[in-house]
Amino acid sequence: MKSILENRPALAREVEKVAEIAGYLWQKGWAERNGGNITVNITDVIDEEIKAMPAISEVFPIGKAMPNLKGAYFFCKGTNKRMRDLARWPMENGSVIRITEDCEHYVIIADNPVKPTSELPAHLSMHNYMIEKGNGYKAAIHTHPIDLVAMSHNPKFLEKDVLTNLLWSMIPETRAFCPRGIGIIPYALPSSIELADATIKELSDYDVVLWEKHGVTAVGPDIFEAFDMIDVLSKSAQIYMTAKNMGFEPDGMSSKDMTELKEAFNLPK
Ligand code: 2HA
Ligand code: ZN
Repeated sequence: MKSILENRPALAREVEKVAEIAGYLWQKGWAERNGGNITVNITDVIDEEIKAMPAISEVFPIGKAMPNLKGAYFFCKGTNKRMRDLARWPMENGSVIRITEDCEHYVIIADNPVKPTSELPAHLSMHNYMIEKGNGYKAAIHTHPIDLVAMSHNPKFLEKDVLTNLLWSMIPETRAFCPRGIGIIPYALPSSIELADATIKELSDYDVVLWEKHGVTAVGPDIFEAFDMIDVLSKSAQIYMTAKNMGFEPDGMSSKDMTELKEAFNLPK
C-alpha cells in the first residue's frame, strides 16, 4: 500500500520527529503500555492532492466544537496503541485526520483507519487555543513521567507555582528552558471534556501542565520543543529526589541567583 508520506518529505519529517520522541518516551519509562499521546498540526505541509483524499473512516464526533480547526490536519497517535510501536511503525500506530467543515467532527484520511488517541478532546482543544493565540505552536504531547506524577501525590506541590519554583531552583537550565513553569490541573477523569477545558485554561500562563495523579501535558512550536520542556522538569525532579534520597533537603538556588538568571536570559516570569 502506498503511504501518504511517499514523495512528501516535509510531511514525512514531521512524522519522523514524532517517532523519534515516541522512542524517548518509551526509553524513559514514561510510556507504559498505551500510556501517553502525541498530536501535531500538519496543516502547513498538506498539499491539494491530500485535501482531495476521501475519508477512510466514518465521521466521528470530537465532543466539543473547535472553531479554529476547520479543515485542519493532524498526525495523531492511535488510541490503545503503544508508544514503543509508534516509534518503529508510526503509520501503523498513528493516522492523519482532517477536521470537518462544521468543526465538531473528524475523519481519518491515511494511511490506516487507526482511531486517534483517547485524549483527542484535550489535544484538539489545545491546538484550537494555540491558533486563537497565534503563538505558532504546532505540537502537543501527553506522557506519564514517574517523578513528576509522584510529586503530584503531595498536596503541598499542587499549590500554585510551588512546584514551578522548586523545580526551577534545582538547576538553571530548567528555568531557562521551561520559562513559563508548570501549571497544575486537579484530578479529572482521563479523556474527559472537563480535563480538556481545565487544561486550556492553564495554557494562558503555562506551556506545561501537570495532570494530578496522572501525567504531564505540554505544547510547543514542534514536538522536540514540547518534549524538552518536560525533560528538563523531570531532570529537576530527579535532582530533588536524589538529594532527598541522600538524606537532605536540597538548598535550591538562592532568590538572588534566580533573579540574576531571569535578567540574564530575559525570562518572562
Ligand atoms: O493514551 O495516557 O491519558 C493513554 C493515556 C490517556
Ligand atoms: Zn495519560
